[in-house]
Amino acid sequence: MIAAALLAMAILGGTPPKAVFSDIVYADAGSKPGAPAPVLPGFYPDPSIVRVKADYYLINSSFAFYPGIPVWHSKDLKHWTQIGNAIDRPGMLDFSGRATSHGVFAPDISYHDGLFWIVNTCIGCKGNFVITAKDPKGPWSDPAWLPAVDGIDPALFWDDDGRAYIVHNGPPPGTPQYQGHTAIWLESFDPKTRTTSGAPKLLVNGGTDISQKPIWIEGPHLFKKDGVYYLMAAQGGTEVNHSEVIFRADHVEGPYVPYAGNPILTQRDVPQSAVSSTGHADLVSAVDGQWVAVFLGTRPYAPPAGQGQQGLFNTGRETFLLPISWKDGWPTILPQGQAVPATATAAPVTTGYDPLSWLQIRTPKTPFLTRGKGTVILTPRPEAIGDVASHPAFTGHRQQEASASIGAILAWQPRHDGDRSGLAAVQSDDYYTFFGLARHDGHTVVEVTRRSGPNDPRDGVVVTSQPWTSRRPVHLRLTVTDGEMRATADGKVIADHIDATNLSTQKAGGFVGTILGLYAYGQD
Ligand code: 6LW
Repeated sequence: MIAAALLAMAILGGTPPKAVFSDIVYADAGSKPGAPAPVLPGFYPDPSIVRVKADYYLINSSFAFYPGIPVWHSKDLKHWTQIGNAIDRPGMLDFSGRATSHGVFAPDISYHDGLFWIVNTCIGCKGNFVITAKDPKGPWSDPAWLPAVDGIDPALFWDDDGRAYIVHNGPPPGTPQYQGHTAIWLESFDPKTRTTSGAPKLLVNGGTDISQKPIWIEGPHLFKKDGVYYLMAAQGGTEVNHSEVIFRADHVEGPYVPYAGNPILTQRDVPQSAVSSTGHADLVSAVDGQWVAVFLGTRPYAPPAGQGQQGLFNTGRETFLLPISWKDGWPTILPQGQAVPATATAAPVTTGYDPLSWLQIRTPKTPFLTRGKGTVILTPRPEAIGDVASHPAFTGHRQQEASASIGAILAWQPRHDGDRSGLAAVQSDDYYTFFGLARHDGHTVVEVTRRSGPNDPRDGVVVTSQPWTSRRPVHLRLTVTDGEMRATADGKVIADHIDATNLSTQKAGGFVGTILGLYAYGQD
């Protein structure tokens, strides 16, 4: 009834007609019984964790999506609740013109002197910065930029002698000797002025053994235990050869000695593993003295991962958690050759729109979203998914499982040729699928379009386009199962077995995962 009334209003007055979505439901099947599950399923990569007394806080990368850097809280390391987003004011960072896999890379959270600290890099938007908050829910401060830090993945280390440091990866000294040759650097950090000082100190050149030409040493974290400095970092690149390695030193500036048992985490040598690409870890000592690691991994639906196969997954890189074991003063997250065990399960999720966890593409420039009673109302924008510089009228929920769906009742009619509103599954501007109403040659259609690369037209290639004469609100649902999708309108199948592998990281590339959401495009 409400939707019908709003539709009448939308048709009769106001320009452009707003797209009114009601009965909005994101749902998924939860993790597969018996299979390893992340603690944060879906696009939640590069976890960083801190404990303050009995409370744990965790943050993730979010790239050019907004709001950015989700902040999580847990009391038991099993159940996590999102309590905020560190980037939640449009003035903080500007993702305009950035690809969806640019923006905020691997962030690091720490706690010192009554303040929570995040250091991070905004790729393509001013580089490294630090923000602080008294309460991790926010508000977080505006960024203090760190122009002298040449590299990415910064992490703060608070030494017990009162000094502070930023450790990060960056270009190696001199000319890189091979593709993927990076290094880990250390800089002094002054928390009062929020600046770095002094010449960067080289901690690790290339990786565990430069003679083997290790690639992409990155995502470093420093910590201290029993008077020993530990430097932990990812190595091998964030795909199937991903791993985590550890070094030790007696002094903060090194020399850092690699563990003979490295890597301390990888799935690259585990045939048929259900989890792939594990690495980029952070450690925390739990209340009970047990140390745990959080790290990223992926869950391919096909073909099996392991042994050189990244596999197909649309859900992005996810946050896993495992207890670690210590031997002779060295930590191990997972003994080599062992598959990630099924220690956690992810319950099925059914949820409506929530501004805390639903994402927009890039920093909002022009507000397009209002909420009615049980509705989300999008003002169609003349910027489309596919226009890389744009801020389209799109909001969505991460696809957290291989079996998931997005559904809503849409009350809207297109006015101009090219107008479109409905549902969209988005990996990036170049890789997405649209299902909804559109207008072509003066006629309204219900259609599915699919973009699977920059060479496809901006609005995608038509999978199906059928006349749609009803002016009543239409119940749209897009259901994804592994690499296929089904689109239904008012329960009628409009298209089935739609190839959804355009939403896999294997095809789309990048660092993000699929977002299932609501979309409205229209000229004024
Ligand atoms: C991040 C790097 C990585 O900066 O991927 O998996 C990059 N690790 O450390 C983006 O997440």
